[in-house]
Amino acid sequence: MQINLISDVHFRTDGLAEANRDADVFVCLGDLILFLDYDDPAEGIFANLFGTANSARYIEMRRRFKFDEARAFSRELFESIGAEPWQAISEQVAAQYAKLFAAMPGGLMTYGNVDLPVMWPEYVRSDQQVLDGETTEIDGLRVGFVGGGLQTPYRTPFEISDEDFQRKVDQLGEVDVLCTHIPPAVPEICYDIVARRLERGSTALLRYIEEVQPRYAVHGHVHQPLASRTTIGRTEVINVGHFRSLGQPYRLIVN
Ligand SMILES: [Mn+2]
Repeated sequence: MQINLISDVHFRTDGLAEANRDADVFVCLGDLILFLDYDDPAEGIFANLFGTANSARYIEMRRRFKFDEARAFSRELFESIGAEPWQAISEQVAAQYAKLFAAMPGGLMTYGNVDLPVMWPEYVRSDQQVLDGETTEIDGLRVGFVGGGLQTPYRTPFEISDEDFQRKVDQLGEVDVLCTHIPPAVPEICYDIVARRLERGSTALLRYIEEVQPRYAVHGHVHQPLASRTTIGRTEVINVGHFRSLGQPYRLIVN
């Protein structure tokens, strides 16, 4: 069986409709929205609202961990255009989701940390199934999903508490393939060599993998990882890649 997996789409729509080519099953691990593009400050919702120069300045503040300063700057910008932040952002997100869900192949999906789950029901098609803290069966293969991210100073839109994340992991039971947005907390797969920072992985996922030993644990979230694969006991752990830069799915062959 071939499973085509993508993650971290970040509003790349070209190549999306073909991401299920030759696949028996298509899976998307979330992060559909592009709010800020750290590689190109001209792209994304923030730049659409406030222009490239302001977006570059905002990115720089966040890179330097000046989160309070960045928040004050953003507040100022929303006031300057006379817009209520949630209103202005959700209009932009809606425009991105409409295009993304239309182009996305049918299959199985979960949320990333850069997603607004509350807006998904309006766009999800009947051939797209959203799973979070749930398991499904494909040809006798048990496939479990845990979406979203954990709390960080970046305050991305879908970060949940460790307790809530653990609860979703506990709901899975035994699976053959574990599908998550964030990785298990293993340093070499959590470290981003371009951003030069450790992204937050999950110790709940690590413990689950150590205990249950699924055949595969697939994730995204870390755009340029130090290691895109590792093993935890008998489990093969794979980062399926940053779709925004690759435009290609990861093809997992399960025998
Ligand atoms: Mn991402």
